Amino acid sequence: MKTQQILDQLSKKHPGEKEYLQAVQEVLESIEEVYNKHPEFEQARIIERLVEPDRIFTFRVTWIDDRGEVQTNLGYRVQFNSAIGPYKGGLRFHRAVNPSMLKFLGFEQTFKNALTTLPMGGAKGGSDFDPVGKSDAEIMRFCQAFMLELWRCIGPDQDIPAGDVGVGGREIGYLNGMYQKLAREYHTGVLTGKGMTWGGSILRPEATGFGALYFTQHLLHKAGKDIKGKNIAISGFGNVAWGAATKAVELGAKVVAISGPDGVCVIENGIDKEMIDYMLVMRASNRNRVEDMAVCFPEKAKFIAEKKAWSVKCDIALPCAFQNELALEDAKELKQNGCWCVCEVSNMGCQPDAIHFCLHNGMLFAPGKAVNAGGVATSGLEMTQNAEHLSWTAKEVDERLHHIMQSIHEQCVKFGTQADGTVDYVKGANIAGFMKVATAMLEQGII
Ligand code: 2IT
Repeated sequence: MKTQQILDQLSKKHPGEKEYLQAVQEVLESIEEVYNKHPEFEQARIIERLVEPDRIFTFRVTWIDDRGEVQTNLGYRVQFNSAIGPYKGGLRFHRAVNPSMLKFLGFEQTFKNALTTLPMGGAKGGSDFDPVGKSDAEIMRFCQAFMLELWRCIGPDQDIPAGDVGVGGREIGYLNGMYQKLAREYHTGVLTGKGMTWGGSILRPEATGFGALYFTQHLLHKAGKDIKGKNIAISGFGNVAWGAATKAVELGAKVVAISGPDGVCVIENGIDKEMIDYMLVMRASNRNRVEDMAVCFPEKAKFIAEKKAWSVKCDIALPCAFQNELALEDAKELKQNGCWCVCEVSNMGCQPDAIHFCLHNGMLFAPGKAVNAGGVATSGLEMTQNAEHLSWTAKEVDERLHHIMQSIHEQCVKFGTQADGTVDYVKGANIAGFMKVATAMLEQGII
């Protein structure tokens, strides 16, 4: 494989698809050496096939807002790769959603799902619908209009969407209601992240954040460190940040910052339960403002406008919001302030030069596709419970999640250990995920 040649061809074919090309480049650079040791991969043109999605559905979504005006958005489902199982991945509602973003997410999802040990292929979908400032009724009408098109593309053994940025339990509820109405199929397993009374799994809402902290614990343990007493800076205040903050506090760490698009809240004495609960209120308000935390808890949180979480002194940084949210200058500022570990919880949360800086300046770093895989893994556990028509206890789900995160860490160590004994988690995660998908593709012939 000639990485540069493939990337050049791909950027000619898909000009301007920045996030997608960035995600592909990172994976190809990691796997090149291993790939070249397998002439059978090259013969079957595995890479050329793996970088293109199996198919993309694009559709118009028209709905009526609260003023009675007609609104039109675009909806998508990218079914990326089904070599190891049915398509699986979230739906993102955000004004910046476009095919490049969903292709990068679907590509990442394919490797991430392979790491979970469960049989799930990769997919992603969503819309450029902007939930900020929308009423609950508008959210419902949009979800219903979106499902009017999506329902023909999905099914419990075919493609199982879930939430992502802008899509949480409420949206999954409206989507599932409309799916059942249209399909007249009452299988509980066509979406994951469902409510507890209609097929949802205990701990799915917490799972991405919990899993990220379990992974971080393993990574720290391997490096001879402990999470207890460490200061953690978190970006975002959505579902993932909420789960991460909850588990971090439970494990004895101190969450000293959370941030939003408007700035950062510095929480000198560490976030507490009341504030963690309030994160859910902020998410449900659709205001997208972290300042609300400081307004609600003026003695505990200090709001600084326009600043990121990475400007706050900490030991560990956990990007939990959006792709490319941590730039090179942020990595430098973190290092200067004493931070020594960055675990990406958002998908592709760090820019490539920021990752490069961390890796070459003695900081521990782990990529999103390993760290945040607990979310989709628990979706996989939800699918299993749905298929069995059973629901497991919190203890049972948590134990399985623990076990899966441990296995993901082991896979990273197996494929990412360097000559000096340190672990390159980017390489480890990419090679482990790739080997599984590539082997599955190879064994199923040229299709
Ligand atoms: O990025 C992700 O892994 C998710 N948004 C969760 C996907 C899922 O199917 O649970």
